[in-house]
Amino acid sequence: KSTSMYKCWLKYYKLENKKLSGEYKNLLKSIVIKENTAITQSAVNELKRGLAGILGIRPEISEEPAKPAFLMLGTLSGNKSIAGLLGREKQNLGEEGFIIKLLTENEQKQLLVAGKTDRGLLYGVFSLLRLIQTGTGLDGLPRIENPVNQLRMVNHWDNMDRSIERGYAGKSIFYKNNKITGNLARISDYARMLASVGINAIAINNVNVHKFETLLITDRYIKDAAKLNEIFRSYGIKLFLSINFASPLSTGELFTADPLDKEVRKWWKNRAEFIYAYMPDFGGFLVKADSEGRPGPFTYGRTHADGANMLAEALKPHGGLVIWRCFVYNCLQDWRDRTIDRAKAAYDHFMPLDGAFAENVLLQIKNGPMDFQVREPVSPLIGGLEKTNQVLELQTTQEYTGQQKHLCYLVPMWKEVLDFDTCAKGRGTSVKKIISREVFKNKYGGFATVTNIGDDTNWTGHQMAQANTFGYARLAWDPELTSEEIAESWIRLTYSNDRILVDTIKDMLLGSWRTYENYTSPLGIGWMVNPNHHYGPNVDGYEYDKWGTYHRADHKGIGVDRNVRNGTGYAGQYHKEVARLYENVETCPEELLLFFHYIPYDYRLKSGETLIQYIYNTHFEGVEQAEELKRKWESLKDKVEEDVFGHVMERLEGQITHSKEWRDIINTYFFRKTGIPDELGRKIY
Ligand code: GCW
Repeated sequence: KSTSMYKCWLKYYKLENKKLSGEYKNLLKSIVIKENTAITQSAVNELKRGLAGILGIRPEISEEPAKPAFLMLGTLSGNKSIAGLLGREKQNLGEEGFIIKLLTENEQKQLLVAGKTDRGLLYGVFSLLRLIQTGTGLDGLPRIENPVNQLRMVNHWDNMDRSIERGYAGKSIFYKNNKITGNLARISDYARMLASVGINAIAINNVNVHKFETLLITDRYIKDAAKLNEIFRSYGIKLFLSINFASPLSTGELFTADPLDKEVRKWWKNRAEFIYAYMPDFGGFLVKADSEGRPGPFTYGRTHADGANMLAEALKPHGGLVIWRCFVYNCLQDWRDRTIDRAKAAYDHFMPLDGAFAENVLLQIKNGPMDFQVREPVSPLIGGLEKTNQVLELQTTQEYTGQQKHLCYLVPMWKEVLDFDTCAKGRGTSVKKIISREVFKNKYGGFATVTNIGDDTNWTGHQMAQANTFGYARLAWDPELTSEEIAESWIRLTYSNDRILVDTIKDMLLGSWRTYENYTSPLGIGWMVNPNHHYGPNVDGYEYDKWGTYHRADHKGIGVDRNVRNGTGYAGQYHKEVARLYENVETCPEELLLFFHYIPYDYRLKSGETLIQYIYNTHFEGVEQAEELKRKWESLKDKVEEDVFGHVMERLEGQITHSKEWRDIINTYFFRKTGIPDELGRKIY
């Protein structure tokens, strides 16, 4: 088995372009660096690795310039001469920012990569390697970049028995047999991979914290956790742990976990001191409380602010953060009660608490009000909350989007979320501006994602799902990057700079979300999946489940009335400009029509198709598009490595088979409900 997929976008394959390659070689013969921290060491090692692969050179590394042409590395905080070389540009460098600049001295070109801190320098080095690998040339210099978002985090839903909740790429890279792994080389490769795209925080265990995981913050595991922390630290990544809110109880040390109880508060303070003794730069806690059976402050009649603030108080002296999830809802809803609506839950729970959270508490909000469906509106909490630190939670693992068996490039979906105008401060208050703290100027904010990483050789199950791992991080760094730009650089780094290959794969990626949507559930309704594992079609799977999440399809129509006038009132949680749009069938964006309204099957959409015909059409089309993906990939047979070609081909073929299953089950369901035949007379079984 080739290991090339293991290297993801850090392949460092030989650059074909001779002219550029020559220029770079000349410039990068020697590297000068005067500082020595764990992070600058990571940066230098990466350069060695990268330059050996891409240019086939082994630059000399020294503290003083030896040869006339050299690459100078440094930080403003650690090397006084850097400030002089930068001049006014240094004012534009944020904590994690970097600059790549060409200097000309005595007609001799030199390259400078500098950060304000060593983290910035590391990001600069990775950026330089990307520029070189993609044959971009040095024309665009100087290049100054600062990450737009402060927290750029990945969340692992890994359990210590090695399983991963909603994981589709093998087992956990962190645990085995309820122990922390000894395979630290792989963890180090992972840390490199994350840092290369600017990730700066990681939570290494599932938010559903079970028996052994509860003990991660005790002496049973803390030393091993500290080893992981050391690795992540050398790549500028903060380690977080998901905690069990009932820990004082579950460890058998106290009889309560009441957040207002003095003993409980003391327990957490002691815990925090204990953790920080082993990991002085520990990031903090990620918490899922009072959700899907997890313990939380509700047990004691306390609020989520009481719960989060207690933990915040314990972490504060150490600079730690509490990231508290807003995924709180009643999962046992009575289907007869049409006023209860799971979509409303997060807003109902957290809006009244705006401003009640301690300074080091961040609320982590899923992008949609339900649960990472193929299409959902944006959560009204984003744009609702003003006085609260916010983290946007995305899902890179493809729980509802094909489980890494289907190709589904998620960046276009995330872009829609980020560009969505909440109208919180009038028009132009997009989600990305709220998350970046531009609008409400809270102390903390950022991005988190449920990652798609596992111990498969290629890390992500479907090799092309690496584009989502990469894309998420790039967007967290700069949400202005386009889906096309991100796809383009991922393809060039992963495969080659061949123009036909780049364009073909870009096409495949960019249309894949829409394709997946076409053959699965229509117009924002979601949930037509098999309960529990969430793979494959089952139209009524959740409709008749106790864990009720409804589409309300009957023989006349389908959809959930969520307007204020005659529905659950959910639409009223948005600011008035947005609420007005969603309230009425005529103005509701069509891709979300069934999310907001119950619609008769003969309703005419803007395209002129009836709703039922639209369902048939998109399902036939979706399968054709899946087949097209295969044809495109086939055309690249001579341009990609054999094992990569075969692996992706196998997935694409599975996708076609499975898309047909979706098409047929959905189409026959609606055909039988309505008795209305397909206008084009295609076969519906
Ligand atoms: O989507 C649901 C998933 C659960 C997950 C939960 C959550 C970790 O099906 O597996 O639990 O969301 O986000 O907490």
